[in-house]
Amino acid sequence: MHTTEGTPDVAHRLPAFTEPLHVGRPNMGDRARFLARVNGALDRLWLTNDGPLVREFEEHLATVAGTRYCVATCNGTNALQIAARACGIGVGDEVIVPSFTWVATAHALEWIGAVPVFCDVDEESGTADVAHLERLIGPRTRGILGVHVFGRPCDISALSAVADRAGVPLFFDAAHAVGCTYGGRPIGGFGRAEIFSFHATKYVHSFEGGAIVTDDHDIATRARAMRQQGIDENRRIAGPGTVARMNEISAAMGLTSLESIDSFTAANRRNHEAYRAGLAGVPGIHLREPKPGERSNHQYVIIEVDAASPVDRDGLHEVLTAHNVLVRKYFHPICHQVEPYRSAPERHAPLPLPRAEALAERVLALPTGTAVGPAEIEVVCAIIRDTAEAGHRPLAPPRAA
Ligand code: T4K
Repeated sequence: MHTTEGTPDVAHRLPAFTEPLHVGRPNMGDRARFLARVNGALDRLWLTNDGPLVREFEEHLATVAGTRYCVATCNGTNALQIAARACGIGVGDEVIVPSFTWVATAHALEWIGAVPVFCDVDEESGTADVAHLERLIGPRTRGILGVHVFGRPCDISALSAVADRAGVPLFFDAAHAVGCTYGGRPIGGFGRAEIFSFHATKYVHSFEGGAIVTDDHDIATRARAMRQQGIDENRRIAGPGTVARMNEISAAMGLTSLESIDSFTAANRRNHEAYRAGLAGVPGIHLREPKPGERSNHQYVIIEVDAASPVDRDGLHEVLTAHNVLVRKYFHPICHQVEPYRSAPERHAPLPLPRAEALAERVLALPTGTAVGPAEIEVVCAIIRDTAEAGHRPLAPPRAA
């Protein structure tokens, strides 16, 4: 543990950590197995374009997601763009999406010429408020994109009913939700398609990577071609496409990472429990919990700083950062508050989004994952407790080395 102080009441002794304690440190699997896979790829001289490691990764992932098809991509954003296109969404088509998400969800739509229209969220789950979403359905609505934010599943059954009534495809941004469940079934097989991200900061990572998972043969076929310049399995150019392939080295990492998900979950769960114990009773601090009865990967530890707290979220962020605890404001500002959406509220946010906005002012993501342990969490909790109990005090300068 890289701390200067390992005891409680540390908030005014700077910095508590001599090395930065990051959110989003990669979960690394077995390095020897990763390197053996890389060596195999180098020996085979097959480095990208649907290589054997990518195929193996797709098979393994389809098993985890419980889907018939999986198409691996170079990142989650491209997976979203392709999934939208494969669902028939194109230029000028409105897609309703919650504003409380990473901006990639919205930008992926905007980048293909579609129009993200933002709905409010349910404050408890952070996912789409289905009643609010339904009020946004109009003549130009061509899709609904749910987000399983922080791995917490959307209200899929209510969203499916709304999508059915509107006659538009429902698909999901499951970037955070590998290994999570809804109604006991793995996230992956809901709606027309779901996408994952395997960015280095994700639960399972492939340095950079993503995937589209689906049970729909046509969507899988279209997505596979779109990923590779529109070239189909007969090597005919079947339509427009992009280049969004996963390479073999990424697949080597992805496979190694997938093999280790049980140990990643165990570490994340242990950390979540340590935060729960360490933050119990801290005034104004609320730890978000996974949906009861569902499996979670626990990849994100999110606290909310209540309005009643003596310290506000930004004040706590400032104190923790000064202690080298590099917490993140996921997600702030939210999508409709950034360009190009902010400048065109009538197009992108025609209804007020008070709950999403309030949530975005309260949240902080704390360090977790396999690179973080209970001893560090004890110190992080002590800083939060001390700050929340005392309010946001002026920070003392760092002590001389
Ligand atoms: N949909 C949703 C709901 C998403 O959250 C995301 C991505 C996407 C779609 C799109 O998926 P991708 O196209 O990215 O595959 C990070 C990630 O870059 C982004 O993937 C993620 N969501 C988002 C929530 O978080 P930043 O700007 O906070 O990332 P960055 O690079 O500053 O990393 C965060 C922290 O992680 C750093 O402070 C240190 C640590 N880190 C990062 C990297 C890259 C490491 O320790 N090692 C590393 O290699 O967005």
